[in-house]
Formats: sequence, C-alpha cells, structure tokens
Amino acid sequence: VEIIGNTEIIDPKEIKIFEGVHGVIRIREPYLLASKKSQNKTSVIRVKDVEIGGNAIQIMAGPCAVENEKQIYTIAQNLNKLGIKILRGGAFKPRSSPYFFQGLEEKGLKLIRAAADEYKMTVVSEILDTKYLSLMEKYVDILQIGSRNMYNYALLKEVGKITKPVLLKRAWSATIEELLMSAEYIISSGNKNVVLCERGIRTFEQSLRNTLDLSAVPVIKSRTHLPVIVDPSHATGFHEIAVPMAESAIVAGADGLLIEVHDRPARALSDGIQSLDLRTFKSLLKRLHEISKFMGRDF
Ligand SMILES: [Mn+2]
Repeated sequence: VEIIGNTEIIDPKEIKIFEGVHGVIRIREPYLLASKKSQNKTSVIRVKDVEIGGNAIQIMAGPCAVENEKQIYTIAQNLNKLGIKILRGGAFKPRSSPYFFQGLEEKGLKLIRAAADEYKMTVVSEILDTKYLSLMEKYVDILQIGSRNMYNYALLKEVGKITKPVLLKRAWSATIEELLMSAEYIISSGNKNVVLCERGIRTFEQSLRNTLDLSAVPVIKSRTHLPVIVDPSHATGFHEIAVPMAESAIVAGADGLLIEVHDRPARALSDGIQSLDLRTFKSLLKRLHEISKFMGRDF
C-alpha cells in the first residue's frame, strides 16, 4: 500500500499498530519545509546589512555572557575593528550548575544592544523561555535557541510566530533528523528564517567538552536548504582546539561560525577556558580568510 500526498501528518506508528502490517517505510523526509526538496538553493537569511547562507562566510563572535558595560563595549569595539558584524553574548545563561553565574538578564540585553548599536553590529543572544519573547524581540536581532532547548517545542512554536531570524543549535543528544524536525516546527509555525548550528554532541569520548560532529555539516547541507554554522567553542571546550576546528568547519562547508571571544578570558564569568583572546582571534581570522578564498567563499 502506498500513500501519497501530505503524509507528514501521519504518524507511522498509527499504521504499524494494525494487524498484518509488517512495516511502514517513509519515502519522503518528515521535514517538508526544511527539506532540500522544497527548495534546492541554500536560503539566504538577511538581517540588517548581514546575510547568512550567501556566498560570504559570517562570523558571530563575542563573550559567552554579557558581564558589564566595559567588557561588552571593549569586545564589541575590537571585533568591529576586525570586521565582525555579528556580536554574540548571553544575558540569560542556562548553566549546568544553578550556583554558577546566571547572566545579567534584561540589563545584559540592554548593554549588548547599546554596544552593538555603537559599532553598528547585529546582536545574537539566547532566548531561554517563551516568557522572554517580547523582551528578546526588543533588544536582539537573531534569537538563539540553545542546545538544551532544541526539544522545547513550545518555544520553537513561539519563535516560529515572529519574523526575526532564529539560530537553532543542535541538542547534544539529537540526531540530524531530530534537529531538522525542530527546524520544521519553527518554519511550519510561520518563520522561514532559520539558521542551524552544529555545536558538538555527547559521545563516549571524554577528552573534550563534546565531540564536534563536523560530518553533520555536509550531511545537513545535503538534506536541507537552511544555512548551517558551527560553534567550535562549545563543541570543544578549549580555545586551543576551537581554533583548528573553526578552520575545519569552513572546509566542511559551513556558512559561518559562532565563536566565543573575550578580552580577558582568564577573568570571564563563564566559559573562559574555551574563549579566544583578541590576539588569537585576529590570527584565526587571517587564516579563515585564506581558507575561505580556497573554498571559493567570500570573507
Ligand atoms: Mn558559552
């Protein structure tokens, strides 16, 4: 028996349960709107003067967390000098321990917005909960869904109702199909502006914070038209390892990077050990410039 049409709405288990059914095979991917079949060319997500998914590699850089006015202004100023257009920084920090720094919340959003405006930059920051949606919309240009929230379907539906771009990070336990289904939640709710982010998955390997699944980049690209970026900072947990993985990500075909940079990593209130200092970041950018050229990408 072959069923054609809008089969996404059918749960295979509902057919499998019937007596005499040996198996149910889905021919088409369950993610219809995110699928390459709905659109072959990579979607270009536009926000202010920035394009993600075009020929140019986009680097989103900044501290793990907004800590104070001086810190975020210093970092924004230096990144702007290096040609970075997208400033990252968390105001709500979902840390593994409730005793760790939890972020400046609205004050942090105000600070990163002001620093970004000063240097004409675009802001990406994480939305933790549906209750913060209007607050985030007020201050942030790109809303980030963190690894912990990739399965938070209520939140995915809510960010699907707005028009601002959403940066959707892969959960550390998620398959590629699960990531694409989460993207489908956002797109089917009305927001087509989704950027996917590979940020490492949890494996048996213990040397690093996570295992960067770099092969996910070409796999995702073969299945979806959505732009894909890589976060080498959270994937590795160490700035020395984040550097070669950032370079490798561009070779793997990523459309950009989300990378943690701090003016004084040793004093960072969160993720200092994986944050690049400004000098290291500058030399990485030089190499990324060469690598991008080699890959036929603008930088
Ligand atoms: Mn971080």
